Amino acid sequence: MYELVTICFSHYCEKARWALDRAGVSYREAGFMPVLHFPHVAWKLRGSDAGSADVASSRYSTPFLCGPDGLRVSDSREIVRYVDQTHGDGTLFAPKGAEDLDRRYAAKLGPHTRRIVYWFAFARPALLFELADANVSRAQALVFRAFYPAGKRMLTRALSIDEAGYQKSLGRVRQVADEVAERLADGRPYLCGDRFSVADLGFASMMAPAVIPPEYGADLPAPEELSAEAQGVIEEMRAHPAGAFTLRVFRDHRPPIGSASAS
Ligand SMILES: N[C@@H](CCC(=O)N[C@@H](CS)C(=O)NCC(=O)O)C(=O)O
Repeated sequence: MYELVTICFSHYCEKARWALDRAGVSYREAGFMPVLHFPHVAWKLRGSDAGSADVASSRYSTPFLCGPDGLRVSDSREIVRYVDQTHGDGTLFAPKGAEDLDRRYAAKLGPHTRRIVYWFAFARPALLFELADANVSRAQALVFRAFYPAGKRMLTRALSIDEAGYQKSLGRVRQVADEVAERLADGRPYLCGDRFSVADLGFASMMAPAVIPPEYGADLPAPEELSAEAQGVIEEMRAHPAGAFTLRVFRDHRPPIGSASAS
């Protein structure tokens, strides 16, 4: 049985979870709230050289996949690759340019949708506490509440969650969304042509926090629960061709979570 370690609502984790569900793999999810993931990932990494820091994350970042015979895979793209090649149809990386596009969206879009989410979430901590109640154990949700001020300080510093960062990130999201819309403007159904690939899975995952697709594999707040400003961003992005594309890709290609584990 595989274990997928996640920060449950993270879009990088959704990318890995989606690949597992798409390939019909049985797994259990060890879900954490941010910061509380560190001890578990460190424990799982002991004695292994898996895990490396990148611009978006630390060596202890999630998603992190553990499997039979000491298998350890970190980094969402590597998990998607492993799952697709070992259990899936092996097609996700086939279209030319798909991996490069995925790399681009992971680096140029993911950190910005994440910063926007934290900016709005820190303004309404009650929403984060509800997310904890919906996604992790009662005990963990209580610890998260108790350490919230310290965790918030840490994330604010590490991810530059402030008004200027929010504005910059909103601009970056609009820029990548326009780029994607331009790519799709010739009527192609997917980013690399006729075939669904890691570029679509990666883009849709990175864009998901800005459009909140109903099929997302973790509990997210309903847009109505968010501030008027946050709702405005979601409405804008849902109406954008790249946002509409994200919603379509989730609708058509995101199977229900844990479908293999449940059967
Ligand atoms: N390159 C990584 C980035 C993943 C990432 O940024 N994960 C965040 C969740 S949104 C995380 O776990 N951050 C905590 C950390 O870096 O320790 C991947 O694609 O897997």
